[in-house]
Amino acid sequence: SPGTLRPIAIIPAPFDWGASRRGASQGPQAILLSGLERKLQQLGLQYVVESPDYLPDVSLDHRNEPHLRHWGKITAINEAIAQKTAQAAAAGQFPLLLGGDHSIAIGSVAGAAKSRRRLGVLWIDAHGDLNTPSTTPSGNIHGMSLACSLGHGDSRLTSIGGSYPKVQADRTVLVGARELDEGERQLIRSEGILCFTMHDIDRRGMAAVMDEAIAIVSDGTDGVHLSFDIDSVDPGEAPGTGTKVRGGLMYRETHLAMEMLAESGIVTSADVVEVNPQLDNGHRTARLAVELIASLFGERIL
Ligand code: EXY
Ligand code: MN
Ligand code: MN
Ligand code: MN
Repeated sequence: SPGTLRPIAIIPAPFDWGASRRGASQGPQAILLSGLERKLQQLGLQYVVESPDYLPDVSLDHRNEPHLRHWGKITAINEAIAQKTAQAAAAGQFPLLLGGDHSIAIGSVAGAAKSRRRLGVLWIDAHGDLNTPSTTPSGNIHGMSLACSLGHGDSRLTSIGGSYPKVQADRTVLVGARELDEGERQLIRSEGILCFTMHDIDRRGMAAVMDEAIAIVSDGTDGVHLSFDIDSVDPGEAPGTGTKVRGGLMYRETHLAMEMLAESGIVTSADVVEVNPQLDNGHRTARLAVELIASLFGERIL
């Protein structure tokens, strides 16, 4: 049954050790305070807001390496996220993860893949998040999460939620990319991952790109995970995020993508990540996140 008709489990993931700057840990609260529940109520949707208590206290975990920064905290947190996500999915709910930096998708994708072994992944992001410890320019694990889910990189990360690749390259599509590192380009080429860059969106239009993306991630899959990084949106609309890149998705383009996903009914779980209220202009970015979630869950203009 279409994922977007299930009761939604809102799962906060207030965590930011995967990024180079703090603040994304306050994303879930900012999104909730910006009216997410009211929106879902208006749409007549059933939902529960989970407590963040499912996350372990990692404040005393100092395991760290230069090319795998804060890996101790990240592995512990993501094991819990994987479990929580899998649990919600097994209960027939739609897991909606509120990040948090994008490293939390290591857990959410692993959790979603537990009940949907042929999971499609749609990764909407300015970045590829396809680095490994050997290609990362920063050591920040939020730049490695998609590589991890595909089974690439250090086994401490790829084994989170089970020692196997959670998703396959031919069921993975990127949309919105405009800042890729050389190692990421190589992985995209060698794995044959479909990547719609901003150039493609400019040339072909968002509707054509999303039509193709939706077709690929739903072809032969038993569920689709949307991992939505708010930095995919142009910084003019979404200033509240830690790794802004100019030339991003426009306001309507982003809504259109969410509306098309709602129409398709293919999405069975999602993350909304990298909302950083410390960098926001008021609550502009958190509010945008709420609006986009509403579009994803079927809010229509007419
Ligand atoms: N590619 C850069 C790195 O790996 O350090 C920047 C990654 C930023 C990741 C953002 C959240 O999507
Ligand atoms: Mn180095
Ligand atoms: Mn990202
Ligand atoms: Mn990003």
